[in-house]
Amino acid sequence: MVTAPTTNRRLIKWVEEMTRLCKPERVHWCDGSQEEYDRLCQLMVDGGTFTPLNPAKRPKCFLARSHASDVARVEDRTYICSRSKDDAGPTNNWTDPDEIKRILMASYDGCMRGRTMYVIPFSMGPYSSPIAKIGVEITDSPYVVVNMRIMTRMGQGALDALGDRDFVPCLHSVGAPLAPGQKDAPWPCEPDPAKKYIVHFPEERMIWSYGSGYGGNALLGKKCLSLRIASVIARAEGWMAEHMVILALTSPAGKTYYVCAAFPSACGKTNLAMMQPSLPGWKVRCIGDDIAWIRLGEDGRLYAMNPETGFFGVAPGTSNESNPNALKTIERNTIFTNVGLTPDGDVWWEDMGVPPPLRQIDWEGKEWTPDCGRKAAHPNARFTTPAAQCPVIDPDWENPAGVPISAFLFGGRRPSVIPLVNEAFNWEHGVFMGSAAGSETTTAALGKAGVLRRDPFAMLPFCGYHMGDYLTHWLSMAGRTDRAKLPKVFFVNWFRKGPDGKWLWPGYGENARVLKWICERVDGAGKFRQTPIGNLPTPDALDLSGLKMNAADLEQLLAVDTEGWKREAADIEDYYALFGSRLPQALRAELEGLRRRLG
Ligand code: SAT
Ligand code: MN
Repeated sequence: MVTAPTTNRRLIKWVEEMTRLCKPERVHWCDGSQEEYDRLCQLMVDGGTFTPLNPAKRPKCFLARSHASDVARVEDRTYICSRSKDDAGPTNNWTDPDEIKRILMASYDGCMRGRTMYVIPFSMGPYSSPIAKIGVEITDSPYVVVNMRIMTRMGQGALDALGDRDFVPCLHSVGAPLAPGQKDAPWPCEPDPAKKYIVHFPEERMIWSYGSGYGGNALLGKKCLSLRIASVIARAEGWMAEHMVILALTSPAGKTYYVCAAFPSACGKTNLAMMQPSLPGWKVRCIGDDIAWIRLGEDGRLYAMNPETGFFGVAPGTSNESNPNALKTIERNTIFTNVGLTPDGDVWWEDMGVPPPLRQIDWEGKEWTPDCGRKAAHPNARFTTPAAQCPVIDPDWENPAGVPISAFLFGGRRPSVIPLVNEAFNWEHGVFMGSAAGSETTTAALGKAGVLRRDPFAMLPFCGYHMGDYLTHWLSMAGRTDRAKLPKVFFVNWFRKGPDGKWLWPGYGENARVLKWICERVDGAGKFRQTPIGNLPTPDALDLSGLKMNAADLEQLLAVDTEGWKREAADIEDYYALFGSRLPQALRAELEGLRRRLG
C-alpha cells in the first residue's frame, strides 16, 4: 500500500475501498507535476497509445487513436440515478441507484487487474473561488490523467486545497482488465455499448463511469461534475452551473462587456469564444469555451467563472477562417485524438483550410488518400489544449471572483423563422427564450429536413435533475437580486437561410456587428423596435460598414414571420407538455403572452 499524500480520512478510506474492489496492480497518487505528465506521455508512447508528433511542427504534441466503438459521449448510456425517478425528470435516463450499483459493483470487481490505479485530485475553479469544487477521480487510464492535467487544476495543489473537507468521488475504469502476460491494447475499453455506463448519483454527489475512455465519458471533471453534479449543487446553494462560453468584448472606447452564451453542439461555441471581430477597434478576449459557473456577487450582479483550465475542442472545421486563435492555441503542448497523421508527422482534418496531403494515416490507423471516400479525421476528433496558450485569453480568466455578466445569449441553428438577434423584454421572457432554444438537423437520409431538437439552455444532456425544476431555478434568480442588475437576455441565430437555401448572414468574425448592438442595448442605447416576439434592431441599427449586404436579406434577417412564429409557439407548447406539472407557471404565461401578441 502506498502512503497517501493526504490526511483526509474519507479520501483515504475511499481509495482503500476502491483498491480492494478494482484490484489494480499498483496505486499512484497524481501530484500534477510536469515530470509526471511527461513520464505518462512517454509510457503511452511506449505502449502504442500515443504517437509523438514532429517536434519541429508541433512541439510536445501527441496523437491518440481511440477504439472505433469509443469516439464520443454516450448519451443513451448516461444516467441520473436519483432516489426518485421523478427527480431525474423526463429528459434524463434513470435507474434505481441501488440496482445500478449492484450491476456496476460486479463490473468494477477486478476491473483494474494488471493496471495502475491513478488517484487524481482536481479542482474545478481557482482554489480560492467561493464556488470552486474539489473532485477526486480514480482511473486506470493514463490518457485520462494527462487530459485532466490540461483541463483542470490537478494534483498536490488540489489535495492541499481539499484539506479535510468533502470532495466529489469520481470512479472511472476503461473496463479492460489484463490477464497476467496479456499485451495491452493501444486504446483499452469495453467495446460492448450495452456495458458502458456513465452514472451520476445526485444525492450522494458521486460519479461512476465504466467502459469508455473518451472525452466527457472519462474526463469526469467536465460534463459529469461541472454540469450534471454541479447543477444539482448549484440549485441547492443558489448559484448556476451552465453550458456556456464566457467572453469579454471591449469597445473602441475601451469599455468591456462580459457575455455568456449557450448554444447546442455544432453551433460554433468555441469559435465565438475566441472570435476575431471584423469591426475595427473591437476586441474579443476568451474566458471559457464550454462551462460557466455563475453566482451572485455582493453587489447584486451575476459573476461568471470558468471552472476549467483547457479546451477540449472539436478539430474538424477548425481553420484559419473559422477560428484562427484556436489554431494558434494548439501549436504546442496539445493532445490530438482521432485526427489524421500526415507523412511529416503533423495533424490534418476536414475543413482545416489546407489541402490534404497526398496520403496520410487516418483516425483508424489506415492508409488514406484524398480519393479513398473516407474521412481522415473522425467528425468528433478532438484537441485537448491549455487555455493559457490561447492568444486572446482574458487577463481575468482565472479571477476567482469571476467576471460581471452584461448579457446572456441563447441560440441555435434555425434556418427559418428565428431572426438574427432578438432582445428579451425582461428576465422571464429571457428564460422563456432559453427554454425554447434548439437546433434544426438535416436528416437528408429520411428526406425530412429541418427536424427541430429542442435543447433548453443547451443543457438537455447535462442537467442533473428535473428540467422543469431547472427552469424554475433560472426564474428564481430574479427574486434574489435587484432585477435591474440582472444581465439582459438575447436570442441570436447566425444560421438563417433564404428561400434559395443560401446563408443570409456571413457569421464568424462578422458576428461582432450583432455583439456591438447587444453592447449598445446593455448601455440603454441602440436603435430597436418593439415587436410581438421581442425587441429587434431596426435595419439601420446594425453597424454594417464594410459589409456587402443587400437590403432584402437584411430585412428577412430582422423580420417577424408571424405565421412561422405561430407554428413555433404551438411547437413550444407541445414541448412544454413533457414537463407536466413541473413546468413553471411563469413560462406558460410567457407562451400565452407571445400568442396574444402574435394575434
Ligand atoms: O466529450 S465532451 O463531453 O467533453 C465534449 C462534448 O461532447 O461536448
Ligand atoms: Mn460542451
